[in-house]
Amino acid sequence: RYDAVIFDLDGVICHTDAYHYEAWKALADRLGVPFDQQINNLLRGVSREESLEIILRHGGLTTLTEEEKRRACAEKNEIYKGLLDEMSPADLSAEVKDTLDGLRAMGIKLAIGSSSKNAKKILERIGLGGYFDAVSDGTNITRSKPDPEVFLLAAQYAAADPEHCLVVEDARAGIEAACRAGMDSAGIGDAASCGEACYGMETFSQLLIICGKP
Ligand code: G16
Ligand code: MG
Repeated sequence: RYDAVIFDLDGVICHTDAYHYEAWKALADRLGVPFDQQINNLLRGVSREESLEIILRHGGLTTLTEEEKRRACAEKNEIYKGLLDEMSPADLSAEVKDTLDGLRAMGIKLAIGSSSKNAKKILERIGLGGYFDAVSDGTNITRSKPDPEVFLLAAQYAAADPEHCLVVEDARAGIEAACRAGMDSAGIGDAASCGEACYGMETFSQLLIICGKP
């Protein structure tokens, strides 16, 4: 029933949350603004630049110039990339890999739809470089989730009709983006109980049932 499944990366295929947290925390400390897990949760699926705006808004810091913001984003990304270098295929769970292989065996195309500009690096690190039929990420979009662009481009790259795509997401912004793209969505983690998602999943392998023949 689905021609393609489009996966969000961070929080779905692998877990880079703790690395984002550590990198933003280091930057926030340097800028002297507060940063905690609650603020980190607001950054899920949101672009790097918008994430910085959210952090500055929460910290009441309104005086940074555009150049200072650009440097702050670059600084966070350098710390984050250093942490990504620690990732290995051990960061890809057997459940996720077996489920992906199972979906592929059903003839379903597999794509990535991520806001991250580091998506290809992360896929390489966890041993999935070249695995997906299509990768749409932060390097090919002009608007980030909840805009549907990233998923519409993933469908286009995979030569699939949006109506026959299922999006798998851990962020509310991503579920909204899927709805706006005219795609079904399956929420996991934070997004599992999100009213807008077509399916709420407790485990990744439930995708095999959702995508199974009726
Ligand atoms: C991910 C994360 C976000 C992050 C964004 C941009 O999105 O969930 O927290 O801010 O990518 O990442 P980068 O700074 O690497 O370009 P997704 O869509 O994969 O969940
Ligand atoms: Mg995510």
